[in-house]
Amino acid sequence: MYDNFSIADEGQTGFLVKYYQGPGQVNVSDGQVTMESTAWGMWSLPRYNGGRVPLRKEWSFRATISYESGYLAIGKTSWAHAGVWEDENVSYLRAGTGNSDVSVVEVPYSLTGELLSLQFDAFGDTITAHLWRPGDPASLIEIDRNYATPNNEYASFGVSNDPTGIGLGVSTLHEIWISSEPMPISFIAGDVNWDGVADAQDIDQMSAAMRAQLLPFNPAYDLNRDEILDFVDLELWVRNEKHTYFGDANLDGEFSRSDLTTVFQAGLFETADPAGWAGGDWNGDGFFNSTDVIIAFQDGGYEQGARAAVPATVPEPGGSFIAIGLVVGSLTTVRRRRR
Ligand SMILES: [Ca+2]
Ligand SMILES: [Ca+2]
Ligand SMILES: [Ca+2]
Ligand SMILES: [Ca+2]
Repeated sequence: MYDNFSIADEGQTGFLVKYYQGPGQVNVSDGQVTMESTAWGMWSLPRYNGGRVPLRKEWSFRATISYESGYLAIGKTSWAHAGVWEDENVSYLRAGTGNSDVSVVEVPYSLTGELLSLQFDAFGDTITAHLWRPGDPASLIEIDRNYATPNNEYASFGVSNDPTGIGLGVSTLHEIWISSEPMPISFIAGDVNWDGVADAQDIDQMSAAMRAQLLPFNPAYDLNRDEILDFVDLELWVRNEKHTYFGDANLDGEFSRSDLTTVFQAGLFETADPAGWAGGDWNGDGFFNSTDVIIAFQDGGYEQGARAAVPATVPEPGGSFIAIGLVVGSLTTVRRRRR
């Protein structure tokens, strides 16, 4: 269980959820933040694990949400935002600033009852909203709004009552990522760092995070979502995401003689020089030695061609699962803290 939202002391672990303006209630339980308001309630994220979340002019802010009713927005404290609402069974995505300066598109699916990802990007003179169902590329909806973002501000989020003004607005945030750089959206299997390609960089970053045990780490690395980053996740990446074998140094889908030739020619075997996946480190300890060779041959793929399709065993996140990545400055510095 991760519980990285907090509403109490500023020294507490996790994001400090701070009331900003308007009437509203916020509940932090099971690591999730549930907001409700009969008018407009807004909260900001000024601190993280006792340290200040920097004020920024440009933000990329992604949340995994459950939308229930009213209007949900994520964005900046000036109310430059990306948001969703549902009205008479029609769903909308919008981006802009305030009530009167918005762009709106209809969403071709219902928002309620789904776990959704909502992303706000404010860079240059453009605010962009993205909405999608995790793992479903066809569900991605985007909308832009030209607007110069003048202020250094906190990441923030809020809910209001529904657009007709009669209902309670209720929504829950499950996971949050914030970044000073645009966060790419990728649906490619194995692309855990979201750069648009599933390659050795992905497993090298997973391995580096596993070795360092820096917390919190990017929750996208935790492929079986058991809140631990270990060799099991590397196995899932190799077998289920990339459909290949340990030993496939060049990631062409087969573990063959050419992989062995490549890694031994790289000359890192049994040296103190660090190695990545392409250099023969297949168990993720950062070096290429006999353990890696044993793991590769135990996996049984040598000169067997491509791995047969394996059924996905990665479970969907449950309602109680929570993980947060704080990504300020670089996507490669994502860390996760365990409670
Ligand atoms: Ca990648
Ligand atoms: Ca795991
Ligand atoms: Ca290969
Ligand atoms: Ca190794």
